[in-house]
Amino acid sequence: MLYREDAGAINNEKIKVALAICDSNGAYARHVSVVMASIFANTRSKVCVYLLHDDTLTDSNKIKLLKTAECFEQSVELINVQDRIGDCVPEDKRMSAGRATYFRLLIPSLFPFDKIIYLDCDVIVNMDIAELWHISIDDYALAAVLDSFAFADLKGSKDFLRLNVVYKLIGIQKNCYFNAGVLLLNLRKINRDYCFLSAVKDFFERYGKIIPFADQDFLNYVFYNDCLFIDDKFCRMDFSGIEADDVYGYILHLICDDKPWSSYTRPYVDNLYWEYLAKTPFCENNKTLIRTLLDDICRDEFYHLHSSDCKTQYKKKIWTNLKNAHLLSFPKVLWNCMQIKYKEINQTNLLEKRYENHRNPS
Ligand SMILES: [Mn+2]
Repeated sequence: MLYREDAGAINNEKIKVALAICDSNGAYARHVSVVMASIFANTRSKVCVYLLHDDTLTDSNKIKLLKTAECFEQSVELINVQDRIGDCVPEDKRMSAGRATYFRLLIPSLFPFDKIIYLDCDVIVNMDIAELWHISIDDYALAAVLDSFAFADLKGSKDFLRLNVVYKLIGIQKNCYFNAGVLLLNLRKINRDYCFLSAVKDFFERYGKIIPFADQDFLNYVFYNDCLFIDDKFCRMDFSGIEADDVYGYILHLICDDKPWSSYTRPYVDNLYWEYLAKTPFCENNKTLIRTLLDDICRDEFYHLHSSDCKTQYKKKIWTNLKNAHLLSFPKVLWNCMQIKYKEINQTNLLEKRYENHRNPS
């Protein structure tokens, strides 16, 4: 075990949460801080966050993360797993999925605890984390929420047919596939009943390059018969029809590519990211909050005025698709291309309208 518990009995009473970060450009640490603030702000229990990181985490970000815990009188332990990640999944067997996603596979070998919560860094804990912590999982390796989105996502993809075959071959069950973004892990049972790390190695050796959801596929493969399915409020991924007064009482998992820091697609949910960010040392005051927000939205593809360059890129994409005969994805690319024109016209109209209002205030 890398981590030695030195606080003994006192630490035993704490809720333990593991997070993982690989921060190649230094921008991800604040998302971790948001997850931490959201946990701390909604519970009266004592929590210790164990942050698995590698050498990419900078000293100034480390200080801010330590401060995040300090602000709420909670604790955080930083655990550098730089040299351990190779034990788990060799670099050449990994998919393009972020490096940190594999860190969670080290959890059973790192901690001597009976159980621990694992959270992705694209979640917002808008409920008391103690509710998840106190679920009894004595008879299961882990508790998780059923994921019906993973496969819906794949339906439009060119790989859908191939993946159906792959999953059948590997033995991954689609009707009891769980999302690995929020897990309550029974470490005692996992370390007792499984040779976890060798199962990891074996799986990625064989299937590393052909599965779509990396470590999530592995966890589903190895624990398919040993998972307690819990209420989907612990990992809410569907935000359709959500109202302002309807956001509390959930762990919100912001799946897909539209993250609150790159677009604004989920009113009342994306807002929470900024509200919790305001409670962290990454935002000293309103000025820094506004600056961060503007920096983010101006960088994003959804918020700039599309130029001829965007169209050139899409044309290139269409050509590549035709060349590779990925016929199934062709309509989607074409649709995106049409959307560009639509957005461009709308945004131009919007700007003109604003300009007019500015000239003739009513
Ligand atoms: Mn996630």
